[in-house]
Amino acid sequence: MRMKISQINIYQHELNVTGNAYEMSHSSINSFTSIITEVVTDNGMKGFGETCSVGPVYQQEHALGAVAALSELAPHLIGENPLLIESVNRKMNQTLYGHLYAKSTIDVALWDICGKFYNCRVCDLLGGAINEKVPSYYAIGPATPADTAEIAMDKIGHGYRRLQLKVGGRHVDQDIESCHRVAENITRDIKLVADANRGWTTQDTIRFSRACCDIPLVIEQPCNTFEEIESLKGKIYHPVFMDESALDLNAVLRCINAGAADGFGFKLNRMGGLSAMRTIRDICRSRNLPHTCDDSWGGDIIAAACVHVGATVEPHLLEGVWIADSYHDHHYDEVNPVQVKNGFVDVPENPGLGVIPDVSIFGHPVFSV
Ligand code: 0XW
Ligand code: MG
Repeated sequence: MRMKISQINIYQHELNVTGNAYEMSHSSINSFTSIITEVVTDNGMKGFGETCSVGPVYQQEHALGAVAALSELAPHLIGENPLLIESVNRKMNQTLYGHLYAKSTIDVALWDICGKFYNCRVCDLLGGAINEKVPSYYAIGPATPADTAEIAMDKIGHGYRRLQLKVGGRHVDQDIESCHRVAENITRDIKLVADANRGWTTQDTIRFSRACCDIPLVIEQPCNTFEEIESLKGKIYHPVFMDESALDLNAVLRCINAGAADGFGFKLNRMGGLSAMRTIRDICRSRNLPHTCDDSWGGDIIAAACVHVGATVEPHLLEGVWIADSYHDHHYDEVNPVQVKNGFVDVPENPGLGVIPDVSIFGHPVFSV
């Protein structure tokens, strides 16, 4: 089928955090800027992608960077066949080096179009959903030990089976105390993760791991660099998951080959989209490495993409699909919202991503070609 990309629109949309600011070791944020890519074809089909940085210091990306990269890329993609996703990815790589988080929005939009064209869901194109519901998890910001324990119990009561405690950015002994308080109250079937978002030194990490040696938890991205985390091998008691250091497929292979990661917290856009995540999913399966299928923030579009790929991961390797919906006061698609219900997210039923965003809420495009 000869079909052509005829138009690409880039929108910018503010996602305000309801309630308290979202906190991590290095940041506290009230509002996130989401960049939405709409790919239109000459026969009137539309596909969507979305990237929303959790502020400019979470990882190597920021909202205006996505707009700049997409403005560079988009003119070169007009006339390309949207069904040939690999070819379009090749074209993007020939046009601009790096900036996977921007290219990813085009990649996801093309999977969306393919699904609509072939009348099947993205998870079907990715090999088929193993489950129609994927588990999510809850990220608890740094708080006092008592408050952290209270939030943990509340979230378990709401169906979450995995809790990620945000640690770092304060004295590590406070993190140790919080983890102990949570662990005292929960049963062993609840998965516990301590995510420092690069905020610890190796010394902090060793201190934490030794002080929590009896608590079965995972330490996620404790330090800033791959080298620091690699140097922890043999010095700590807990499995380590890489998140921010898993920059792309090559970095994932490096972590695996070095034996530096027992699992991963993936961000779909950072990895380069659904095409990249499919490869990474299969590599992790071949090495039995557990992982999440998240993105860092965003609305229904990126949430749907994460859920579709998560649905195709072997359940024993799927650590969860984190989505930001519980922090938002609106959905892009109020009819088919992607949301956590009782700790799980239903896989969207409609073709493609299964989300039909109301673009009128995004206002005028910031860039169109
Ligand atoms: C919990 N998350 C998936 C959401 C925030 O973007 C941070 C992230 C993580 O695991 O680092
Ligand atoms: Mg993380």
